[in-house]
Amino acid sequence: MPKVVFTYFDTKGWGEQCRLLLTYGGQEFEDRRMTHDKWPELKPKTPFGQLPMIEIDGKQYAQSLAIARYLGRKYGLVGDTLEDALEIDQNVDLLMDLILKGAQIYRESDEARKETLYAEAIKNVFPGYLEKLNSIIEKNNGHIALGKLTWGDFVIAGAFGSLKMVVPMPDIEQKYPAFQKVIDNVYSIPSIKAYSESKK
Ligand SMILES: N[C@@H](CCC(=O)N[C@@H](CS)C(=O)NCC(=O)O)C(=O)O
Repeated sequence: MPKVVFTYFDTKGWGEQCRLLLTYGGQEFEDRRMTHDKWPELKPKTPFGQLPMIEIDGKQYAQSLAIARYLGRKYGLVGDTLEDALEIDQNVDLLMDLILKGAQIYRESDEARKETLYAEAIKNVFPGYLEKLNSIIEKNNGHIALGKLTWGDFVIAGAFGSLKMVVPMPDIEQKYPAFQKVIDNVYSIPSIKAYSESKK
Protein backbone atom coordinates (compact mmCIF):
# COMPACT_ATOMS: atom_id res chain seq x y z
CA MET A 1 0.00 0.00 0.00
CA PRO A 2 1.45 3.42 -0.87
CA LYS A 3 2.19 5.90 1.89
CA VAL A 4 -0.42 8.65 1.58
CA VAL A 5 -0.58 12.02 3.32
CA PHE A 6 -3.60 14.18 2.57
CA THR A 7 -3.36 17.84 3.55
CA TYR A 8 -6.22 20.30 3.73
CA PHE A 9 -7.58 22.86 6.16
CA ASP A 10 -9.69 21.62 9.08
CA THR A 11 -12.97 21.89 7.15
CA LYS A 12 -14.81 19.81 4.57
CA GLY A 13 -14.47 22.44 1.79
CA TRP A 14 -12.67 21.00 -1.25
CA GLY A 15 -10.96 18.30 0.78
CA GLU A 16 -13.69 16.09 2.15
CA GLN A 17 -14.50 14.34 -1.13
CA CYS A 18 -10.91 13.06 -1.26
CA ARG A 19 -10.90 12.01 2.40
CA LEU A 20 -14.14 10.09 1.76
CA LEU A 21 -12.73 8.42 -1.34
CA LEU A 22 -9.52 7.40 0.44
CA THR A 23 -11.66 5.95 3.22
CA TYR A 24 -13.85 4.10 0.71
CA GLY A 25 -10.73 2.65 -0.91
CA GLY A 26 -9.48 1.36 2.42
CA GLN A 27 -6.32 3.43 2.01
CA GLU A 28 -4.55 4.25 5.25
CA PHE A 29 -3.65 7.91 5.13
CA GLU A 30 -2.42 10.68 7.33
CA ASP A 31 -5.28 13.19 7.52
CA ARG A 32 -3.17 16.31 7.95
CA ARG A 33 -5.24 19.36 8.94
CA MET A 34 -3.43 22.60 8.17
CA THR A 35 -3.89 25.54 10.51
CA HIS A 36 -4.11 29.04 9.08
CA ASP A 37 -1.11 30.21 11.09
CA LYS A 38 1.14 27.46 9.67
CA TRP A 39 -0.19 27.80 6.10
CA PRO A 40 2.06 30.69 4.90
CA GLU A 41 5.09 28.50 5.59
CA LEU A 42 3.72 25.49 3.68
CA LYS A 43 2.09 27.41 0.79
CA PRO A 44 5.27 27.96 -1.30
CA LYS A 45 6.19 24.30 -0.86
CA THR A 46 2.94 23.00 -2.45
CA PRO A 47 2.51 22.39 -6.21
CA PHE A 48 0.13 25.33 -6.84
CA GLY A 49 0.15 27.29 -3.58
CA GLN A 50 -3.23 25.86 -2.64
CA LEU A 51 -4.81 22.99 -0.73
CA PRO A 52 -5.87 20.23 -0.91
CA MET A 53 -2.67 18.37 -1.64
CA ILE A 54 -2.03 14.65 -1.64
CA GLU A 55 1.40 13.08 -1.22
CA ILE A 56 1.73 9.57 -2.58
CA ASP A 57 4.98 7.88 -1.65
CA GLY A 58 6.54 11.31 -1.18
CA LYS A 59 5.35 12.91 -4.44
CA GLN A 60 2.94 15.84 -4.18
CA TYR A 61 -0.20 16.39 -6.27
CA ALA A 62 -2.84 19.15 -6.15
CA GLN A 63 -6.32 20.00 -7.49
CA SER A 64 -9.25 18.42 -5.64
CA LEU A 65 -11.14 17.16 -8.68
CA ALA A 66 -8.04 15.68 -10.31
CA ILE A 67 -7.32 13.86 -7.05
CA ALA A 68 -10.95 12.70 -6.70
CA ARG A 69 -11.02 11.46 -10.31
CA TYR A 70 -7.73 9.62 -9.81
CA LEU A 71 -9.06 7.94 -6.66
CA GLY A 72 -12.27 7.10 -8.54
CA ARG A 73 -10.23 5.33 -11.22
CA LYS A 74 -8.20 3.55 -8.61
CA TYR A 75 -11.22 2.24 -6.72
CA GLY A 76 -13.40 1.25 -9.69
CA LEU A 77 -15.77 4.22 -9.48
CA VAL A 78 -15.60 5.47 -13.09
CA GLY A 79 -17.95 3.06 -14.86
CA ASP A 80 -16.89 0.60 -17.55
CA THR A 81 -16.24 2.70 -20.66
CA LEU A 82 -14.69 6.03 -21.61
CA GLU A 83 -18.23 7.29 -22.26
CA ASP A 84 -19.26 6.29 -18.73
CA ALA A 85 -16.32 8.32 -17.42
CA LEU A 86 -17.33 11.22 -19.68
CA GLU A 87 -20.86 11.20 -18.28
CA ILE A 88 -19.54 11.44 -14.72
CA ASP A 89 -17.14 14.26 -15.67
CA GLN A 90 -19.93 16.12 -17.49
CA ASN A 91 -22.26 16.05 -14.49
CA VAL A 92 -19.53 16.88 -11.98
CA ASP A 93 -18.50 19.82 -14.17
CA LEU A 94 -22.10 21.07 -14.15
CA LEU A 95 -22.06 20.94 -10.35
CA MET A 96 -18.76 22.82 -10.35
CA ASP A 97 -20.15 25.49 -12.71
CA LEU A 98 -22.87 26.14 -10.15
CA ILE A 99 -20.47 26.19 -7.18
CA LEU A 100 -18.05 28.51 -8.99
CA LYS A 101 -20.82 30.93 -9.94
CA GLY A 102 -21.88 31.01 -6.29
CA ALA A 103 -18.29 31.36 -5.08
CA GLN A 104 -17.66 34.31 -7.37
CA ILE A 105 -20.49 36.22 -5.71
CA TYR A 106 -19.58 34.94 -2.24
CA ARG A 107 -16.13 36.55 -2.58
CA GLU A 108 -17.53 39.97 -3.57
CA SER A 109 -16.29 42.45 -0.97
CA ASP A 110 -18.82 45.21 -1.67
CA GLU A 111 -21.75 44.04 0.49
CA ALA A 112 -24.42 46.01 -1.39
CA ARG A 113 -23.23 44.67 -4.75
CA LYS A 114 -23.05 41.17 -3.30
CA GLU A 115 -26.67 41.40 -2.18
CA THR A 116 -27.78 42.56 -5.65
CA LEU A 117 -25.79 39.84 -7.40
CA TYR A 118 -27.18 37.16 -5.10
CA ALA A 119 -30.76 38.38 -5.55
CA GLU A 120 -30.34 38.17 -9.33
CA ALA A 121 -28.62 34.75 -9.25
CA ILE A 122 -31.16 33.24 -6.84
CA LYS A 123 -33.91 34.36 -9.21
CA ASN A 124 -32.37 33.71 -12.61
CA VAL A 125 -29.19 31.61 -12.42
CA PHE A 126 -29.04 29.08 -9.58
CA PRO A 127 -32.49 27.47 -10.07
CA GLY A 128 -31.67 26.32 -13.62
CA TYR A 129 -28.55 24.46 -12.43
CA LEU A 130 -30.26 23.06 -9.35
CA GLU A 131 -33.29 21.81 -11.29
CA LYS A 132 -31.06 20.14 -13.88
CA LEU A 133 -28.85 18.49 -11.27
CA ASN A 134 -31.87 17.42 -9.22
CA SER A 135 -33.43 15.76 -12.25
CA ILE A 136 -30.12 14.09 -13.24
CA ILE A 137 -29.88 12.58 -9.75
CA GLU A 138 -33.53 11.46 -9.81
CA LYS A 139 -32.99 9.72 -13.15
CA ASN A 140 -29.88 8.04 -11.77
CA ASN A 141 -31.55 6.60 -8.65
CA GLY A 142 -29.84 8.90 -6.18
CA HIS A 143 -26.49 9.11 -7.97
CA ILE A 144 -24.88 11.78 -10.09
CA ALA A 145 -24.37 9.47 -13.08
CA LEU A 146 -24.63 5.91 -14.42
CA GLY A 147 -27.41 4.97 -11.97
CA LYS A 148 -24.82 3.73 -9.47
CA LEU A 149 -22.10 4.83 -7.09
CA THR A 150 -19.27 6.77 -8.77
CA TRP A 151 -16.59 9.16 -7.56
CA GLY A 152 -18.94 12.02 -8.52
CA ASP A 153 -21.26 11.05 -5.66
CA PHE A 154 -18.39 11.63 -3.25
CA VAL A 155 -17.95 15.12 -4.69
CA ILE A 156 -21.59 15.93 -3.91
CA ALA A 157 -21.39 14.37 -0.45
CA GLY A 158 -18.18 16.22 0.37
CA ALA A 159 -18.98 19.58 -1.19
CA PHE A 160 -22.70 20.03 -0.48
CA GLY A 161 -21.94 22.10 2.62
CA SER A 162 -19.77 24.44 0.53
CA LEU A 163 -22.45 24.58 -2.15
CA LYS A 164 -25.02 25.69 0.43
CA MET A 165 -22.63 28.33 1.73
CA VAL A 166 -22.04 29.95 -1.67
CA VAL A 167 -25.58 29.38 -3.00
CA PRO A 168 -27.56 30.80 -0.09
CA MET A 169 -31.09 29.58 -0.79
CA PRO A 170 -32.71 28.62 2.54
CA ASP A 171 -35.15 26.21 0.88
CA ILE A 172 -32.51 24.44 -1.23
CA GLU A 173 -32.96 21.02 0.42
CA GLN A 174 -36.77 21.15 0.25
CA LYS A 175 -36.85 22.30 -3.38
CA TYR A 176 -34.10 20.00 -4.63
CA PRO A 177 -34.35 16.91 -2.43
CA ALA A 178 -32.34 14.62 -4.70
CA PHE A 179 -29.01 15.94 -3.39
CA GLN A 180 -29.76 14.45 0.02
CA LYS A 181 -30.29 11.04 -1.61
CA VAL A 182 -26.72 11.11 -2.93
CA ILE A 183 -25.40 12.18 0.47
CA ASP A 184 -27.37 9.40 2.19
CA ASN A 185 -26.12 6.84 -0.34
CA VAL A 186 -22.51 7.80 0.33
CA TYR A 187 -22.81 8.10 4.11
CA SER A 188 -24.59 4.73 4.39
CA ILE A 189 -21.46 2.93 3.15
CA PRO A 190 -20.20 1.29 6.37
CA SER A 191 -16.60 2.59 6.17
CA ILE A 192 -17.80 6.13 5.39
CA LYS A 193 -20.34 5.99 8.21
CA ALA A 194 -17.61 4.92 10.63
CA TYR A 195 -15.27 7.66 9.34
CA SER A 196 -17.93 10.36 9.69
CA GLU A 197 -18.85 9.21 13.22
CA SER A 198 -15.18 9.25 14.22
CA LYS A 199 -14.92 12.90 13.12
CA LYS A 200 -17.88 14.12 15.22
N1 LIG B 1 -9.09 24.37 -7.92
C1 LIG B 1 -8.46 24.12 -6.65
C2 LIG B 1 -8.87 25.20 -5.70
C3 LIG B 1 -8.17 25.06 -4.37
C4 LIG B 1 -8.44 26.21 -3.44
O1 LIG B 1 -9.10 27.22 -3.80
N2 LIG B 1 -7.92 26.07 -2.23
C5 LIG B 1 -8.10 27.08 -1.23
C6 LIG B 1 -8.86 26.52 -0.05
S1 LIG B 1 -10.45 25.95 -0.49
C7 LIG B 1 -6.73 27.50 -0.72
O2 LIG B 1 -5.78 26.76 -0.77
N3 LIG B 1 -6.66 28.73 -0.18
C8 LIG B 1 -5.47 29.23 0.44
C9 LIG B 1 -4.64 30.06 -0.48
O3 LIG B 1 -4.97 30.18 -1.69
O4 LIG B 1 -3.64 30.60 0.01
C10 LIG B 1 -8.91 22.74 -6.12
O5 LIG B 1 -10.02 22.33 -6.41
O6 LIG B 1 -8.09 22.09 -5.46
